[in-house]
Amino acid sequence: MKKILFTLLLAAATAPAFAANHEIKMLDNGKDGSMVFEPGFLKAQPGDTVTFVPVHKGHWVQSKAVPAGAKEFLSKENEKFTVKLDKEGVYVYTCPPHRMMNMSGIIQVGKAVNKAKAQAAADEMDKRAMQNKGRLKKYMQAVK
Ligand SMILES: [Cu+2]
Repeated sequence: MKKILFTLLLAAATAPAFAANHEIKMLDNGKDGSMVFEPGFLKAQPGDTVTFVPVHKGHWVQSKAVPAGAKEFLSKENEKFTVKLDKEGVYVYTCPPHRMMNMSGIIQVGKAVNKAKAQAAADEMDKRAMQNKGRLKKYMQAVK
């Protein structure tokens, strides 16, 4: 009995943590305003996947800043899109047709190893936006 228990504990200790799948909705209107990703800030762990869900039409997603060694991503209009996030760091992304409305978001995967670069990209996007200014600044404040 003791041996079985020990084996079970050992198996639990060495098993890799389950990767999670997160969903980010693409919306015409959400709790952070018009033309928005929800949640706009997401905390994930390396190996997790994120699925962008086109709840409303006319949206897609493109990465604007990713950690060193991570792949850039670009989805198709009105299509569900899943990206696996293996590299730690901060990912800044946007919806190309609604960039001027600051339809953009932030994903932090593990440690924010590239925080300064991500902050610079977010600041630039906030500056260029005509509507929903400051949205990315707020999301970046959640990056720890
Ligand atoms: Cu959009």
